[in-house]
Amino acid sequence: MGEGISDYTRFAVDLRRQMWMAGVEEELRRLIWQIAVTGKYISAKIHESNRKLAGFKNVYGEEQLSLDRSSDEIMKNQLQFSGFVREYASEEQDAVVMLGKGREKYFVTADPLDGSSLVDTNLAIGTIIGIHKESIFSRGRDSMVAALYITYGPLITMVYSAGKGAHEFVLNREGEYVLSQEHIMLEERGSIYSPGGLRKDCIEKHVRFLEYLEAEGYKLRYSGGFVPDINQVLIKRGGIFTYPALKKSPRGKLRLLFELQPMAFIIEQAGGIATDGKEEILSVRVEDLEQRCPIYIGSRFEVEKAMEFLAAGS
Ligand code: AFP
Repeated sequence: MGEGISDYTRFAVDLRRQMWMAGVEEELRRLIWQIAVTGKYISAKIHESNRKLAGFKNVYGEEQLSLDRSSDEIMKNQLQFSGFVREYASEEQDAVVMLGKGREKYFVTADPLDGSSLVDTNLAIGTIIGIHKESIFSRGRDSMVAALYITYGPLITMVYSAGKGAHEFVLNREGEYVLSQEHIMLEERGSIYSPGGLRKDCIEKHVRFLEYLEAEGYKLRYSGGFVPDINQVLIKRGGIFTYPALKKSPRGKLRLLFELQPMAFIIEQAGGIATDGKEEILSVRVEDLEQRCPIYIGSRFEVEKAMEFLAAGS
């Protein structure tokens, strides 16, 4: 080992090695690695933008795309180069984009930069990816083979699951994703809640559920970024995130394909559950790209309790 290599790197298990040891199939390993590397490029773009979400001028004075659009461009191009992706569906695109020649194995969904309204405040934001083995217009349970998210915070971390547990990696100063936690498992019951939506817009049964959590002493943890909020539930080993049905938008706010399915996949792998209040998120059939769903996701006790409250008297 040369000088300047941190101990963290010297004794670390990096992403590629961990996936190989975990028995993740080769093409899927290479695809996940490629996406994790893309996170570094998106992070560089966030730095370059200097917290401006709208189009900005780069160091050469050239006009740049908005941060969301450029993150999407970076992701799309990298996936195309990988050679493993047939179709790409992105929160930033109106339609599915054909990336391959029709024989590639994977279909990828992306929210390339989720929580972009938090960029100016310097709160954590993220990238969310779903990987499917067949058309995305299906049930997640039938089509998904892997999911991952990247958190751009004080550190860049990446959590992935390829159906063999949920694992967290930290991007170290040598630019390697090194394993920090393997087989993360949620406790049966947590102590934090992360509630989206204004209470005055929520249905009565949901408000009763929130009051129950508060009476039980759950601590409020809501940043307005889905990635850091879910990451908190996962890393603290439990609790609940919810963005419920609202009176004026019964399908809630968050998008099934780009946000909910990947997080449901990961949280289930960590022993938690994810439902729309009645049905498991991974059992909901995707009909269109824009489809939204209410969400209750986290440790088993709180999500089942939410379902009890929602079912009461109906
Ligand atoms: P932006 O990408 O527009 O910032 O939206 C973020 C988001 O989709 C998700 O990351 C948050 O959980 C949710 O919206 C926050 O919504 P509220 O602003 O209504 O709390």
